[in-house]
Amino acid sequence: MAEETIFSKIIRNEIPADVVYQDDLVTAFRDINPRAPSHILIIPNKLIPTVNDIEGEDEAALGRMFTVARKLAADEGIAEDGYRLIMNCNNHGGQEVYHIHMHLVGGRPLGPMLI
Ligand code: IU
Repeated sequence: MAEETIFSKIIRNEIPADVVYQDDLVTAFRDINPRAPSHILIIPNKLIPTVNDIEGEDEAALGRMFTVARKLAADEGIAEDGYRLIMNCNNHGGQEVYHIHMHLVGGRPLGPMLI
């Protein structure tokens, strides 16, 4: 059984966070350390530590993460200019919180992806 992170507490509304969307499968909240004018984390409500731990039964939640990203990009007014969706995995990927999350980043030109 994977160890819970602070993100599980955010999902359960046990600690404050700027939650912008929640449904039965996913939760989205503003990153506490935004790297761009819009920086939102979209996470599955189920604790999945890394992308390596994704199972077939998780496909609905993962699909929902993309439809919520699309909706939130529109809500933020960044859809037309564009944005970036990022998921980091493990040490070399720079993952800090071991509950998978999709970064939705935009609101300024992000430039080429520098790996
Ligand atoms: P990473 O992909 O695991 O490196 O990203 C973790 C992100 O979670 C990072 O951008 C943090 O600023 C963010 N974050 C947060 O928004 N709220 C928290 O309580 C914690 C981390 I801990």
